[in-house]
Amino acid sequence: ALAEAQDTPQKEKGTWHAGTCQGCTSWCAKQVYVVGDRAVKIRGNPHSKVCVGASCVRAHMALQQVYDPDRIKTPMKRTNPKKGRHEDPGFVPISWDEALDTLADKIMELRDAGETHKYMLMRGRYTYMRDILYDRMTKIIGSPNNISHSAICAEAEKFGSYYTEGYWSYRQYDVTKARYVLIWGADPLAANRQVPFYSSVWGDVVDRARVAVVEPRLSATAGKADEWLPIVPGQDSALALAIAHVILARGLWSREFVGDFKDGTNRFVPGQTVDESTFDERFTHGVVAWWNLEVKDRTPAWAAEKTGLPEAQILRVAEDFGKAAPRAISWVGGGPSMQVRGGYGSMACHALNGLVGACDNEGGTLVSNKEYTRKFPKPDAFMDDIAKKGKKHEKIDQRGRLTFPALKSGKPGSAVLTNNAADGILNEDPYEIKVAVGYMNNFTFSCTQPDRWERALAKIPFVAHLTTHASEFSWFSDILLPNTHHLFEKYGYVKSIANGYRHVTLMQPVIKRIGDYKTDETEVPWLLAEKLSQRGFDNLLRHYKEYRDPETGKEPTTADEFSLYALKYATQSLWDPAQYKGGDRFNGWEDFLKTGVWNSDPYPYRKRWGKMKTATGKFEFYSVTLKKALEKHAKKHKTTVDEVLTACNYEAQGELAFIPHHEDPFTIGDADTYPFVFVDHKSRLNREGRSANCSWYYDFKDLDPGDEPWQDVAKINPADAQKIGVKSGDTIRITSPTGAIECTAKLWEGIRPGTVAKCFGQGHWAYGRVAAGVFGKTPRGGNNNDLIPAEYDRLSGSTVRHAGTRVKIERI
Ligand code: MGD
Ligand code: MGD
Ligand code: SF4
Ligand code: MO
Repeated sequence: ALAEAQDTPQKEKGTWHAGTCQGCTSWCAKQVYVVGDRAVKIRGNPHSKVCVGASCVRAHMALQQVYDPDRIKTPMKRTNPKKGRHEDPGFVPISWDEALDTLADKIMELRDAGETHKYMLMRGRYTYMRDILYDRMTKIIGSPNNISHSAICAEAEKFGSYYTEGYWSYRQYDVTKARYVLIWGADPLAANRQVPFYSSVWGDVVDRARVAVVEPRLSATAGKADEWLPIVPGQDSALALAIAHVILARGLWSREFVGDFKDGTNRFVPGQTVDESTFDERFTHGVVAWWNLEVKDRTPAWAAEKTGLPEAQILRVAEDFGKAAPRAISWVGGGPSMQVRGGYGSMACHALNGLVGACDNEGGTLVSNKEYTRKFPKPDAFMDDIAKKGKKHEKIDQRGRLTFPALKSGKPGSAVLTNNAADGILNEDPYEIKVAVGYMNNFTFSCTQPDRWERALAKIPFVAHLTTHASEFSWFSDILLPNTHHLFEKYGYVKSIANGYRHVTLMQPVIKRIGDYKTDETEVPWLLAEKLSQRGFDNLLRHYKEYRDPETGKEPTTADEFSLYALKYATQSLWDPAQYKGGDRFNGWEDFLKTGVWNSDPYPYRKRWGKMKTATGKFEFYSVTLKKALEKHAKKHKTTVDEVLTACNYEAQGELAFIPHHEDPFTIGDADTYPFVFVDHKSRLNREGRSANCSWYYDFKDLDPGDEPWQDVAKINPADAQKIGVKSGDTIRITSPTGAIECTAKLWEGIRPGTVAKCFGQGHWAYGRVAAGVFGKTPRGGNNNDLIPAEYDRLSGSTVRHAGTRVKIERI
């Protein structure tokens, strides 16, 4: 049959169409090969200067997602009123009309009762069309409760760069010009961001630069690095401070960026304080204060004890890193950040970029280039009195309370506390939630202690889920609305950065929809707005009619027109020659749509030196910005910063609160009962939480160092395994103070003794026939989140997944 197939000439030639992959937050510009009306192949879009035409392994799995026979093809409603993990929802197909009529009725009940704050919108993965559904719709209905997934993602990582250099976002790394790349808890060849770009240049990077990876496990990147530093989980700040200590003590800091002693004599002598007046600081703030308060005592010998790493290795890495200045990158991932005290870990690791002058510099860490997309029309004029009153209520995630400072961008109570919303709902604190909509999210799987979400969703009287699959979240929903797949079936756009550029890349429908799918962020809200309008509440529909086609000036009249016009509206300055502002040039909409991606101008190095968005305008080793934010929060609660930090599980008191400093990890579980620290990491094949029903995910699972095809393994160091009598292939139970899972043991040297590592991704009991052991009943493998306690880095609001859990292992 194979020979016959190969001999058969291809009947129909296909065409390549531009699109965008959202398998992970790299947000790559792709091209899809379409034959007839089917997608058959995916490759990198060569027009993107961010992706440079490259691809990653998991891009191809999008094909298995879009043609997955287990996709929900029509709207469904629940027939079993009882909600619980062991209650079959009894979903039956219904029409879009019936589904949206039901949802519109529920929203109108809240409006009629003046309790619109009891409406809640939960957002998982998104495109930049998000504000239509997430922001505008929630506000115009009248609720403060738009809850994004950001705090289970990577907010603590942004905390570090914000409270040093005033930048709340991901950085790009100028690796092709770097001479040292020091990576903390990120695996850029397999995960983190811009995998296609970094993997495609990595061969040159390892030729030109030294690469060091700080990770408790031998990741794909660590396996190809010059140095692997298998750190004791949660001791990243100790290592970072020791590196800072060596850089200052040996005079390796950047004179150009940081400045120098007035007489040129290095007074950074270990253990001794320095007179601030002897130093002339340039584009940074507080280097001497930082030394005096913290760094002077953080010697490599001290760090060796904390981190479990050899003193000689710490010294070597610190010296080599410092000698490479300013082309020395400190790359901060989720590992050192998404921990209970991770806000400070993230600051400590990022501060190294300031010391060596890598910040905003060639061969260093860069921020985002300028782009010129436009925000959607403002909602204010469409918010009536009910809406304005509703929006004033406290948010369901309790952000801003004493124990949840959630200090995004300098403002107390401004960051989301995704995972804590479950407790808000369960305890009706500050009030009950009656109607909830979730889209492209699966908090009953992706959040730690997901059983809280199961109970929270079961408690909400009406839940609608916009999804492609019947996930664990869907299981507790009343209505399921089938969504388009992002890469092939909808309009949208996203932005991302790498290689000194930013791109804006488009999604567009390029294949025939096999099911009755609609797009979460555009078509569904439009159709719902029509339903609300039929019920006498037309504010939302009138608002959406403002999203006019920039070419014809026409207002949208259908969901299809709305999604297209909204996209053209947002991106007009990129494709309309009359509005050109910079970057690539296009001859109009069709030209842009065909190419699919706009590239910014190249990166303007060193333009931010002295103009950073911090309180001092400088790179802050002593964060005046954080001091102001913490003092504001303390004042609001009529208490002191010291009390705030204690209430939030940090060790720091006094001035330490405002500088990158060492904190011991905060880990749940006592070492006698739970001898191992649990190490969670992403699979190279995870498309976030969305590839679990793809068979290729299991076929190629051994792409993850130490993993096995079609198994969910916990990687245990052979020395540890011998002590507890476990062999490779044994079925084991892993138990933490908050839960237990079953999986397979794998003896592997690539893991620090005393820790056990496992990929996040398996353990689904719903989602589809491949993902689950038995759909709706038993999981395939174990969900790491069943083990990890719902803890927070409270300064950023982030959910903790690293260094926070101790476990025990038993053979069963
Ligand atoms: P996903 O789990 O990716 O998103 O977690 P979430 O934001 O909850 O699931 C998205 C859901 O969207 C799917 O379950 C499915 O129902 C639906 N879906 C799938 N494809 C599509 C589509 O194309 N369109 C639409 N509309 N819906 C779709 C992600 C979150 O998980 C993140 S960002 C991170 S970084 C965390 N990673 C992580 C980890 O590394 N370890 C542990 N233990 N937990 C983690 N949780 C976090
Ligand atoms: P994490 O997933 O938190 O963050 O990607 P990352 O920034 O890479 O992984 C952190 C790493 O820290 C792991 O390799 C883990 O082994 C290590 N680690 C664990 N404990 C410690 C510790 O105590 N110290 C240190 N130094 N390291 C530790 C996040 C990013 O990845 C995000 S937010 C998303 S949404 C994307 N998701 C995604 C995906 O699902 N799959 C793949 N393949 N890539 C992805 N890229 C994106
Ligand atoms: Fe890019 Fe991530 Fe998609 Fe791979 S999975 S192509 S890295 S967005
Ligand atoms: Mo994420």
